Amino acid sequence: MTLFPGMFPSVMDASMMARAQEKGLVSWGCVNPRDFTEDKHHKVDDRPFGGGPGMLMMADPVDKAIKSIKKKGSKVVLLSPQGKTFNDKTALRLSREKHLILVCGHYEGMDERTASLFDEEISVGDYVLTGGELPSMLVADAVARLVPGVLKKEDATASESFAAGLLDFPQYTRPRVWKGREVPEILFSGDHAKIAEWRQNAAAKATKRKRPDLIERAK
Ligand code: 4G4
Repeated sequence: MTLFPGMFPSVMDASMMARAQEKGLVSWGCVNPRDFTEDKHHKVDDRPFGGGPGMLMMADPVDKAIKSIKKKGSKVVLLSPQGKTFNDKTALRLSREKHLILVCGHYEGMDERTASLFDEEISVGDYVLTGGELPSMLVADAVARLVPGVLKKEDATASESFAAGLLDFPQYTRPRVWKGREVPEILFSGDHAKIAEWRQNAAAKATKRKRPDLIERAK
């Protein structure tokens, strides 16, 4: 649900999302609360009671827009800085849902009385954006790639690396030497057990160096 449906196609119809849709594994659409207004100017925002800067999204067009697409088993999610922080675990849980309604707020936020419309509230991090559109596409991307069949088989383990609590191991492709920098010798050894061990160790090292907080959390 968005006031700016024009923001979506270039992101939502590219790359992995394009393939996933061609395979019939996911689909998406937009509903615009502006189409559910009854006044001459199609008004969707108004000033906050009690005063203060900016505008709020009005409750009624939001309610009607959601109701127009909601079905049995829909999960309605508001993207907002006040939500629980999004992570890989949430993505996996949402990837098992049949129908997600991602609600994008704009202006200074929503009329508080819309709260009962949402099953959950998700934030993509502790910063404020002008709208929930970018967060909703971020969530859609992270969720869609976990829908069974969307990733190619060999990519499947990549989705488990965060769940396993470690960052990905370093990877290399051709050329074998680039600007004098060589690829670790072990990767040409053909010894798959040794390579797996090296990667495990390199992943642990990378995690310790770049994201020590992940190690602390795992403990
Ligand atoms: C709902 C309430 C999400 C939506 C207030 C949305 C950051 C995030 C919005 C607002 C958002 C996030 C205008 C503050 C839209 N900003 N971190 N903006 N605001 O996930």
